[in-house]
Amino acid sequence: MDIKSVEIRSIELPLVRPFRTSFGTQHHRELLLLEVTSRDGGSGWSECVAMSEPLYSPEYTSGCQDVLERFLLPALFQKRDIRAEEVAEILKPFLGHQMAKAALETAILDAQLKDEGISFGSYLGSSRELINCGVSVGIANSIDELIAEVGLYVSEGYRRIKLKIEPGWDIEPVRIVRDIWPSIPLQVDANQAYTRADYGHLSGLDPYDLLLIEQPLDEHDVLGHAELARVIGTPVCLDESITSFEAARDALALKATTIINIKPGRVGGYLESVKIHDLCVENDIAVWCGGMLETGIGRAANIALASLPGFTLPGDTSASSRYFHRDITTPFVMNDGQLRVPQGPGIGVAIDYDFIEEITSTRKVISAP
Ligand code: OSB
Ligand code: MG
Repeated sequence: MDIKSVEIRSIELPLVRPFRTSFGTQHHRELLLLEVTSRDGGSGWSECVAMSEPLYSPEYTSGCQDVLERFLLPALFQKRDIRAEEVAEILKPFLGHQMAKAALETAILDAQLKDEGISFGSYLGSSRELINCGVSVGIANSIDELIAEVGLYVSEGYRRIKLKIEPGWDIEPVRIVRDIWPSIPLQVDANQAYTRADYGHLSGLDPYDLLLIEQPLDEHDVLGHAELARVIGTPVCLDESITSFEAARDALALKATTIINIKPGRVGGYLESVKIHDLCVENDIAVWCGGMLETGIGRAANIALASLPGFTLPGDTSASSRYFHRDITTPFVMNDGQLRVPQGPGIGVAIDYDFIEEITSTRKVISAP
């Protein structure tokens, strides 16, 4: 596409309930939306999944805005008539900033696919129309509150439950949830809250038949995860550590992860995600699609990705109602624990422009020279 301009907006949406993790509590979801407009009138949308503060990953919303304006967009504007498949290579000289890069590539891909009348799913290699949904449950204020929240999700039909854990909130909540729901697929996510001194403690999760434990140690401690994986019964699955195809390849070779969680923002986009997916399929490694509390815009593309054949585990691809009272697209409504993969061109969902306008705090249009 021949890019005319890119609009970057910052929006803020209240969450239906606070989401507490080992790195903090979110009450709102603040994020950037990108709209790329081409000279022939086409347009494409994406969301940048970075959070307000660099607590989950080094990126954060206003940092993403800065790197987009200062470096990524000017580099892209050097070339007329660009295809999404070329974006990563053009942005490669700028190190890191996967979430900002992913947002740019995704908006261009949306515009390109809309222009060609192809859905994200068919472009990425979708193999099914429905995907199985899991849900991520924050750290609760009490065991009673946890049981109530898990109970709600189970009654809504979620096919897998993920509990956020941290030191002081781990074995006991897992034991109780497992006791009440003996056969529900269950996993935990520590968001780096443990250290190499905790291997013994984490083996206390062994009796509860967990699908996996996500990112127990620091994102840079890949070898620690390999050590831990040798001594505990629960399969180890990296999240924060996997920032690229190369990181996934190496973590698999080191047996620091035996299951892969793909988050397109974290790895730099949907094209990199497909490469990681293909690597896992070749190596017979189970894959699931992570989430970043996305709005319908990011969710639509994630659901398309999650419909590729290697995504054999339910993802953190929950219904819109899990996150927001009102979404910024036609809401994703779960039916029997599943969501339907959008079939329309591009991300394939209708965008609620009026509502986006209402919740926009800043907007800036950057025009190509
Ligand atoms: O670690 O998977 C994570 C949300 C924000 C940042 C990191 C994580 C999460 C989640 C929720 O666990 C996933 C979702 O439902 O979008
Ligand atoms: Mg995680």
